[in-house]
Amino acid sequence: MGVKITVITIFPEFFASPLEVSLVGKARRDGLLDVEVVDLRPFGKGVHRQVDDAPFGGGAGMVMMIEPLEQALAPRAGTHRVLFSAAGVPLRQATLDRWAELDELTLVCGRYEGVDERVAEHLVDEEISIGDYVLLGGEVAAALVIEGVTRLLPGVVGNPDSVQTESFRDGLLEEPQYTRPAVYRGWEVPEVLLSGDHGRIAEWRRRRRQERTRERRPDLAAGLAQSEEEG
Ligand code: JCQ
Repeated sequence: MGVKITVITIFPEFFASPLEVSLVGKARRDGLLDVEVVDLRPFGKGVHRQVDDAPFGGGAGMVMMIEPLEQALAPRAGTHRVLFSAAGVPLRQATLDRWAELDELTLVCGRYEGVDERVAEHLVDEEISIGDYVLLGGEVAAALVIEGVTRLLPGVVGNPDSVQTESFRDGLLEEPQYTRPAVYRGWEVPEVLLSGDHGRIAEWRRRRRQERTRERRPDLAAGLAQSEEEG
């Protein structure tokens, strides 16, 4: 079997459709992917099964407590455990490539204003950010990782070429794509793509990838330098 992914969350219902639809749903039905969603709430404290408390040092909002998370994580000690947080190390395609090779991956969804720092220090293997913006919790990040890992599992995507070929091939953005009709409301498909000249088409695609990357993602400098060196 591919990967077993466990998600720890106070909103297990959040994952209903993301796990049913699309190729993630199919991968699960085909036995290529196993996802277990664990509700954190039963591990909470007291009659209210509380999982958060006020921050030491004062300040607004609440902080997720360590103890319910430790109890939920206890049976997953041998797995690779990830905590999502805006303060984490940025997620990359290379991160997903690495996780797709694992037998077991555990995703911890934080909520409130944050998670007690001792969770990151002692209970997980990595603290990961999916981007420089603020969310209400880690559930969207977990769904994103499930999708990103699933498409890398053998047998999930029909044509193995399309697993390789998408953005970040050679560290450049993808070129624009078109399909029929060749003219829509007077908006034309670039003539070169209709020419049948495979040499010209390849050259056009390479140029468009360079241009886009230069304009939109100057931070992808390594891919640009490499590509410009090649012509
Ligand atoms: C991840 N970019 C933003 C939300 C608290 C660790 O505590 C919390 C975690 C979250 C979820 O992660 C993000 C995030 N990458 O917000 C609240």
